[in-house]
Amino acid sequence: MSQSALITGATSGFGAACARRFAAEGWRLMLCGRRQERLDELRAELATITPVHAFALDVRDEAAVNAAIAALPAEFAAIDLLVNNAGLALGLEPAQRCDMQDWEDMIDTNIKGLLYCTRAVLPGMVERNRGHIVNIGSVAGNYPYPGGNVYGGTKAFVKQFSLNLRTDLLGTKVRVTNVEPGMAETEFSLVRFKGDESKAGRIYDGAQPLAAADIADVVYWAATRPAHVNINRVEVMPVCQAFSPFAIHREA
Ligand code: NDP
Ligand code: 8X3
Repeated sequence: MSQSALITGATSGFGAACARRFAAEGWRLMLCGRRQERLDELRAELATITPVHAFALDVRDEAAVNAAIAALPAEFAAIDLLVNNAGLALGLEPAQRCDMQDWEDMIDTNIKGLLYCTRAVLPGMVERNRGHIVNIGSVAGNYPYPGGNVYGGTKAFVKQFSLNLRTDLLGTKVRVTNVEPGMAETEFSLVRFKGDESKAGRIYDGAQPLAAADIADVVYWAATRPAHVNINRVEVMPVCQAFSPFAIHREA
């Protein structure tokens, strides 16, 4: 039987691009996200080329995550690949002006949601001694930037959790990878700026950001290395993005 992948946050951006890429390569897909209409559209598009099980899921709801995994149809139940992609940034304000609810939502989604999905899927992988978890981290987890405060903190958690998972899984054939993208044009900025299209558009103005398909390429590559090879981390930026020197505040 072909390999199977569960992709969270498949309704747009990297998740949808991964769905299209893995479908094209003949993988069976389990796709989830909160927006049912988007899932219906994606299932209609991809079900002509591969078996697709799509279900609405809010990864912040631990009971719903466990129920969805327990209710997978038998032909999908042995998951080969979990792509923990669902996530978001909310706001770009300095910490002292941030909305606490935005912080809670990022922690609940990017950290706790990722943990719920991992914890629900991992025992089966260990039991089958086969499987791969690809987490979508970010350069924001590696480098600070103004306004990155809690978003970057959640992605630093994802990086360290990915590495720690590897240590727990030593002796099994279960693999773990953290993919750490830089600026990519998806709905990410629209979500970060709460639907403000002009603010979101300005992030990409005059630049050539990564496309979602570029990250799907990296996820597919990491997932298809020989079984004895574990890609621990992959950091990817567009050529138009690089690093700044330390900022120094000088008194006038
Ligand atoms: P998008 O906004 O295009 O996609 C985010 C996806 O996450 C959507 O499918 C959304 O689906 C899903 N999602 C958000 N919250 C939840 C939730 N509570 N439950 C289930 N699904 C949820 O952005 P990207 O594709 O860019 O983002 C994907 C991942 O990549 C995120 O983890 C993001 O942090 C990370 N990333 C993005 C970068 C970028 O520059 N674009 C760079 C580095 C990392 P729905 O709304 O239907 O629930
Ligand atoms: C998304 C990349 O640089 O906007 O994780 O934080 S960035």
